[in-house]
Amino acid sequence: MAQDDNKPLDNLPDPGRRKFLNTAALVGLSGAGLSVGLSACNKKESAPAAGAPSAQGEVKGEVGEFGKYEVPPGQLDDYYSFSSGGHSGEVRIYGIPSGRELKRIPVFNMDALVGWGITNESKAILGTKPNGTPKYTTGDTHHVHQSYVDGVYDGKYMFVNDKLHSRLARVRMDTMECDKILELPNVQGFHGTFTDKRDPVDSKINYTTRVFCGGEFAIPLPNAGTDDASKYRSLFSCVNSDTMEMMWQVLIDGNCDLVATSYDGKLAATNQYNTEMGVHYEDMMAAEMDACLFFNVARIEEAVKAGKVTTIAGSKVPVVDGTRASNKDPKTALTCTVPIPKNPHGVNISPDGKYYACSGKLSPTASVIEHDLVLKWFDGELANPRDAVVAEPEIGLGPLHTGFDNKGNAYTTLFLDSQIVKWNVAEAIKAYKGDKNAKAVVDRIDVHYQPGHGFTSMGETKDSDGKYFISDNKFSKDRFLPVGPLHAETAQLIDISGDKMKLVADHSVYSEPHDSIIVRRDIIKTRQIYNMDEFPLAVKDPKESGVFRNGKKVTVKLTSQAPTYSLREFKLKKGDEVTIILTNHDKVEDLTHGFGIPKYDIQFIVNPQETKSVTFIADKPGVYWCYCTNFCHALHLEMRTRMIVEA
Ligand code: K7E
Ligand code: CUA
Ligand code: CA
Repeated sequence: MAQDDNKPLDNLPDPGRRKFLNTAALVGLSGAGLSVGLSACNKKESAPAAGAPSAQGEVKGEVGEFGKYEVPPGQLDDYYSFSSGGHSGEVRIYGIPSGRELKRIPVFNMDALVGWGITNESKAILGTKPNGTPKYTTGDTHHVHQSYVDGVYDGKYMFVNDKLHSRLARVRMDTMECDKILELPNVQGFHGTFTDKRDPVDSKINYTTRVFCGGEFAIPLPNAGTDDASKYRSLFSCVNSDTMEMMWQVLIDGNCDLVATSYDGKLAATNQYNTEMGVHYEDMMAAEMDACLFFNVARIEEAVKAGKVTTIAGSKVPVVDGTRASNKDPKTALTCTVPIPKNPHGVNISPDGKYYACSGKLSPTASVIEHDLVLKWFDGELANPRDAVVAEPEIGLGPLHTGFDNKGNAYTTLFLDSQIVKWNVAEAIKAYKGDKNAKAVVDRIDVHYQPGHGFTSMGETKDSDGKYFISDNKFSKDRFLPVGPLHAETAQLIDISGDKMKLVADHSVYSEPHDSIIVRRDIIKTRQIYNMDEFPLAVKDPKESGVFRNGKKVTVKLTSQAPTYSLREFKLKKGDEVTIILTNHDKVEDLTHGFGIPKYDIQFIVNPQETKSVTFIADKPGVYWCYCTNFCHALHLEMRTRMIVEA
């Protein structure tokens, strides 16, 4: 073993001097975990390189620029950014370029502000245990993507995954609320997800009808607790985006990770870092090459139609065989394995639909895979799938995710280098062909610190506009006022419209800014008030209010109109199973009321013309002042009603 092998990462030679981080160094890296990343930060600060001053110096130097991107009161942002919130389980909405947080959408988490996980309506979406409580109260949102028409967002839906419990959620863009959640069968670690952009066969269907879901963790199928890992497998799943029901699954070797889809609807891709099918991390980085796995959507669906399927462990979902051994003949293969250097992380398609960028993570390279060459392999016209790789520039340490502009440039986050690197795809291809004058890397900028996802404005669409890049960083360290051991994270806005990237805003974000999409504001059309008719339980006339008893089951119907509820008091008996239905009759935009019941752990809101309900057992006798929790009126504090529970 060479001496270098045991040196900490920040003493390693620059990336150009070694093709891959070798396994011994990586064991040290992984074992040291975060401290490796942080020591890289330390180094940067103690000895700033020219053009890379310390964090503080940089802020001072660029203050003049920052004002240009401010959005003054009365003006609106140009873009929405929809962002997954990691293990908060929610989705956030920001305005760009201001960086203002506009809303948090509860999805897999409980949310006291709106009553998500508390109301019957939200529990019906979340799914419940036999006792009526939510099946899960935790979640881990990693990736958000919208539905498409003709290669651009259609403003209808947004889809987000829950890695923790392998669920896919859909969020309506008109109300920006979650309306469906599906738990994937026989999947653990559902990580990457992506909507399709058109049908692979029917050219009339130029919009999203499927959502692909990559299963990262291999498990026994069926999941009987066996430690014999040779039997563990992962599944790649396809969900109908309209019904939110399972369509099919593909059994694969290795793992799925991130997911990308082609603009012609023909292919879905996932990067694979664990082709070794290792159980422990050192096993997962044993091989020098892993892969990017491509799925031939039309062939998979033909196989499903032809009944070439199995089912797994009580699930009725058809499963086709996408394993390497069964897919050696390109002309019938359902999957194509393109070898990619060491533990790739992230796969993204360029807005022209021609190239996938798949980064090495433990290799300082990004591999460029040509879409048409993968199709050629499936036609039997490309001997070796590796020949679909048309460039592999060395771009820096720890490359993860890539965004694209409209000028043929790619922007990749470098986790270990704490940088964004801008590189030109065409130049990278020339260099790969042997052109010594071609220069792939165009520019670099420091970010603070350890970026995960990075993404460009409209960059996941044909309308990529090359204006902004956001770096969602995993560590903020010294960037903000200290707030105890749990730090704020950072999201940084970079202007990419010129030749040089310019850092133009630097915001703290509550953990964890994970992945986002930046969407032009004209694409999103929201509703400001609901339609009362959409709610089957709506109390349409305040006169319908009252207490309706059926044995021990009691329904309380009431309405809200600032600053009163339609019932001044209502009486229950101890032990009643009570359902409260509340309809907000206010029609004024922004006039939301709340309903909190002390000691009963109930709080929810009703937006204009909305109806919500809660069910609970009146097990505590006494007088309980139910009050409006959402500031609504000068007499907001007076807006209350008595719940009287008789012993
Ligand atoms: Cu890179 Cu979950 Cu998107 Cu994290 S994955 S960064
Ligand atoms: Cu109604 Cu506050
Ligand atoms: Ca590997």
